[in-house]
Amino acid sequence: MSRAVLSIGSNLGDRAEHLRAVVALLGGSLVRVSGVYETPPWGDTEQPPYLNAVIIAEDAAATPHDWLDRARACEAAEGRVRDPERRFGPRTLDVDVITVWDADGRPVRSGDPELILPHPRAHLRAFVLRPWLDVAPDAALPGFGPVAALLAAPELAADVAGMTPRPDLSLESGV
Ligand code: PH2
Ligand code: MG
Ligand code: MG
Repeated sequence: MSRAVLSIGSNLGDRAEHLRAVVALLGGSLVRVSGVYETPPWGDTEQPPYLNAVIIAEDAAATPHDWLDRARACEAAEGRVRDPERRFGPRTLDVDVITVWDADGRPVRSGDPELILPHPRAHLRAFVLRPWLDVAPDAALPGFGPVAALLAAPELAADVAGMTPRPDLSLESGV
């Protein structure tokens, strides 16, 4: 069984609907869906606030690149347009593969520039770590340690404080 942690985010259009589309498209492979957080833009601050959540999914046969293909299919379905000039710029939907475990439960390491695993910036992003911790309190980011400890780092305190839970925007539909 291959297991993946996916970070989902949106800051253009009907943000909650873009996130719900991922839940609908991944359907049967979903194991956990976090709550939604409103988060200040990270990395490129001149853009609207994001909605962020984390999904854990499983699929017996999926390779790491299958998860990437599914992530991109979700983005395309929600009209994602890439701006090569603006790496961290606004988007209708972003689905990032954070980490993947193989069928033996081992974390996959990948240096492929298309799919670096674990995600090289996940440990810096409260908007990934906080919802992940909510659905997996014992989670660890391979190579970086427990998510709870990463989230408690002083460098992330301001980002954590800036996040607002949005329980009014649940993504769950029977998961
Ligand atoms: N995604 C980015 C850049 N900045 N900021 C927040 N709050 N949430 C995101 O999902 C996000 C971001 C590009 O991947
Ligand atoms: Mg991203
Ligand atoms: Mg992305």
